[in-house]
Amino acid sequence: MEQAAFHFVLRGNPLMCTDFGHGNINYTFLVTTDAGYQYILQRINKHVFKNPDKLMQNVIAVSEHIRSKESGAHNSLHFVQTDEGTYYYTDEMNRFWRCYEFVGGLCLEAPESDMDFYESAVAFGRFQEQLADFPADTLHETIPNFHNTPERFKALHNAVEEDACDRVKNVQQELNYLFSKEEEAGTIQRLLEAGSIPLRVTHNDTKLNNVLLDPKTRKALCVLDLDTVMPGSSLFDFGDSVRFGAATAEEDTQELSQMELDLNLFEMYVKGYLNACHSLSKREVELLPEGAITITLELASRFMTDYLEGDHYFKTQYPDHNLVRARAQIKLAQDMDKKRYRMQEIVNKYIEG
Ligand code: GN1
Ligand code: MG
Repeated sequence: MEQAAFHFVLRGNPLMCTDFGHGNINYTFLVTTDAGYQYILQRINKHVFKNPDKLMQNVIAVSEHIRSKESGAHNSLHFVQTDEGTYYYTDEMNRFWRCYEFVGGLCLEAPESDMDFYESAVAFGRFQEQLADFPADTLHETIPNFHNTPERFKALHNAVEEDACDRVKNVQQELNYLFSKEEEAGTIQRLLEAGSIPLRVTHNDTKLNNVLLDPKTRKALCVLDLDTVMPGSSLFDFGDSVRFGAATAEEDTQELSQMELDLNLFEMYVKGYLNACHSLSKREVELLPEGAITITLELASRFMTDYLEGDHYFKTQYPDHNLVRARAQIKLAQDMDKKRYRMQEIVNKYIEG
């Protein structure tokens, strides 16, 4: 039983605590109390999130903003305070914990139907729409340059130069591919910097497993994992959902031949996202396919960087896990590149006016 659970003001006393979810960064547990209530308890990864105060300020402010626009109790996250009236608890090993009420809902690793994926698009589209009037400059940048793709490529170049684990020799072909795409992958960042597309309040980790669906109606309930909410581009939010949910295999598949983009799911996501979110500019909508390709290349670079540096960032389940992930993302990016024009045709159908 995680002792940290006893430091939060729960209804009832903690009775059971079990591992929960599939996060690559934080450690997540489901706590059940003797009064029958359930909570999510999370240990925040300190290597990734250096300032829990600022992190929790962002998360609470965004949750409250969403709550002010939602009537349902299950449409936003409710954080629980500690017995000292703070939103996180620091244990004797200087580790940070936070806790929120468990929203009973479906959290999927892969869509079970087109409609599940459509609903996840509605959830993230609504999220974007609801935060359109949130003052972005009040948010802390919890991870600086999080989706700054050129910076991510620079980090990869550095990792190759350092070659700390003598692994570069294993991945020459993959590196050649990634670096051949470096210029293209910087396009969105350059457009942001030039002001051609707007900086918005974005989620920055829009995987399907960060959405809850109502188990009965399978309609979108709420968006989870607000740790990376920061000013950013809507294109990355859109793109990351497609990368994860419209792929025909898991993010870390070893069966590269199985990894493709499902165009039917892609179209479902475009439809759901644009039905729920009307604030994107025409330029942003035109660039949605580019968003998907860019974020896939970016994540491939991040997994590859972590592999070369010795697996310090992402949790891994076996020695070459990050390499396997990087290869799977490269395969997906290659398939998206092949389907680029078909993605564009789909998006063009939904451009208003
Ligand atoms: C991490 O922990 P999780 O699974 O929600 C990562 C994302 C990656 C994702 C890849 C803070 O998210 O950026 O896209 O893994 N989060 C952070 O699965 O780095
Ligand atoms: Mg997550």
